[in-house]
Amino acid sequence: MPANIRNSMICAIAGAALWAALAAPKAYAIAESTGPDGSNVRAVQALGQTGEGVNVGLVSARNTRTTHEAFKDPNGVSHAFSYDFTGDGIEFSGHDTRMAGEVISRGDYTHPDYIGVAPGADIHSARIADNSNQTTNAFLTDALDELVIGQNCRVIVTGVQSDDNADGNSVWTKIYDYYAYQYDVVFATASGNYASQVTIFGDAYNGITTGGLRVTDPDVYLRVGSGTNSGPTVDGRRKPDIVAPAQNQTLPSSESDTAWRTVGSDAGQTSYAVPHTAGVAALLLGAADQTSDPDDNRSEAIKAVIVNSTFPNINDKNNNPTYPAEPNNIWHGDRGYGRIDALRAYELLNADKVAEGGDITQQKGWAYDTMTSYGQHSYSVQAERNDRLVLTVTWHREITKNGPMFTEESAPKFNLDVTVKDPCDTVIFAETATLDNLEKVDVLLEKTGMYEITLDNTTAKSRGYALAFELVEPLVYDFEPIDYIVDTGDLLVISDQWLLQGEALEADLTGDEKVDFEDFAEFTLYWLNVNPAYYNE
Ligand SMILES: [Ca+2]
Ligand SMILES: [Ca+2]
Ligand SMILES: [Ca+2]
Ligand SMILES: [Ca+2]
Repeated sequence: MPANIRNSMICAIAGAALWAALAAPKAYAIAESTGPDGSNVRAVQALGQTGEGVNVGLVSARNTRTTHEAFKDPNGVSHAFSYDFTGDGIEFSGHDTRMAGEVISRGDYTHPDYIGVAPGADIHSARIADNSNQTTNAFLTDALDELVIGQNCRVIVTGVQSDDNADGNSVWTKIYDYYAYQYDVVFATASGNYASQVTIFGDAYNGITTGGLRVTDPDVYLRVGSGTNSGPTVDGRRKPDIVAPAQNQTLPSSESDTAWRTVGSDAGQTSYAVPHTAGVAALLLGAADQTSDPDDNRSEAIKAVIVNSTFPNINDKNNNPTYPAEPNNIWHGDRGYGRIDALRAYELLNADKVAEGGDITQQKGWAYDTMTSYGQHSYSVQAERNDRLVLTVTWHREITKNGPMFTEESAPKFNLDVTVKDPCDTVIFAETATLDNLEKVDVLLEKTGMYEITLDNTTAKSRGYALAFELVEPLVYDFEPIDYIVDTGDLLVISDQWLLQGEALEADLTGDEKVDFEDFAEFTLYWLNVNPAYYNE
C-alpha cells in the first residue's frame, strides 16, 4: 500500500443549489427537527443536558466559519475552531458551517431559538480536501491525531464521502476504525448520498452510520429520503445503523457571521442527518461524565443505547411501511434499525448498569464488560408475557497501526453469538453470523418468567463489548393477538365475555369477577390507543 493514497472526496451534499430550491424558511426548523417526531433532543436538553465539556470533531472538505454568531457564548467567545491539514489554508464553507451549527449552535440575536443538538459542546473543524478536492491518508491521520489526541474530541462527525469500494477494507475506513478502537471515540458516519449503496465512511465497522429522513408532515420525520444511500454494505453488513432528520433545518451558514439557511430536501441529505447522531452522542457523553460509573461513556455503550432505543416504524424510500414488529424486519436497508431517539437513549444509559451472571429485574439497562477467549456471558432478565425484548450487543473491530499501515485483526475477527431462551429453555432467538459487529434483537415474548441472554465468544480473542436492553410493555387492553392498537379486535374480547362471572376473566378489567358496563367504561378510556413504534394498519 502506498504511504499516501490520493482520493477524490465529494461533499455529501452540494449545498449552494439545494437550499435555493427549497420552499420558504420555516420558523424554528432546527428546533422542530429535534422534537418528539424528530431526534427528540429537546426533551434531553430540557433535563439540563447540553454536552458541555464534550469536544466534537468535524472532518470535512473545508471549514466551519468560526466567527459566526451562532457559535459565540454570552462573552463573545466562539466554541468553534478550524484547522487545515492540506496546506491550502482555512476556507469557510456553507456546508461545513451548517453541519457544525446543527451540532452546537447556540442561536443568535435574530435566531435565538435555533439551537443545535448539543449547544454546550465545542466543535473542531478539520479540512482534509485540498483545492483540487483531493485528500490523502496523511491529511486524514494528521487531522485525527490533532482532533482526537490533541483536542480530546470524543465524537467525530464526517461531511465527506468517497466513491472508493465501501467494503470496510479501504484505508480510509480502517483509519476510522483504528481511532474508534484505540482511542474510544464515537464516529458518527453518514451512509452518504446519491449512490447505489452505503459509501465510505459509512462502511466503518465501529461507527454509527446514519441515513437521512424527509418530512411527512410538518416537523414529522417518518420516511427515508430518496437520495440517502441504502444498505447493506458492499460486503453485506447491516449499515446504516440508524436514520435522523435531514430536511427543513435552519442552520448558521458561511456567507456572513449572521447568515442562516434552511437546508435539506426530500432527498434526505445525510450531511444534515448525521449531525443529530454526533450531537446526541455528545449529550450522552456529557451526561455520562456526571456519573460515577466509569463505563457509561464508552463508545460501545453510547452506540448500544442509541441503536437499542431507535423508533423503528419508519417508511422506506417508496413510502411503504417497514413492519418492524415482524422478526425479519428488525433491520431494513433504508432505515437501518430506525430513527434516533435522544430521550430514550438517555433514559437507557441512565438506567442501572447490569452485570452478567446475576438475575435482572429492571425494565431496562446496559452493560460494559470484557469477554475472554472462547468465553460465555449470560444475562437473565425477568419479563412478562407480551413484553417485547429489545436488545443490542456491539463491540469494535480491532485495527492496528504500524507507520502508515493500518491492519485489520487476523481472521477470524472477534465475534459474539447471541442466543435468547425463554423460561422453558426454548431458543427464541439465535444467530451465528460473524460479519457484523452489532446484533440487535426485538422479539415479542410469549411467556412470563426468566429469559436467558447468552453471549458466546467464538474466537480465541478477548474484547470489550457493550450490551443494552429494554422490555417494552404491551398497550393496556391490547388483547391477544397483540397488534399494537386497542380497537374492535379487543372489543370482541369484552363482548365475548359479556355478563360472564367468575375468576380470571380477561375482560374483567375492574377485578370484581363479572364483565359489565364498568369494564366497558374502563375499556373505552383506552380506545384507539396505539404503540406507534410497531403499529401498522
Ligand atoms: Ca460516568
Ligand atoms: Ca455473531
Ligand atoms: Ca389490539
Ligand atoms: Ca368487572
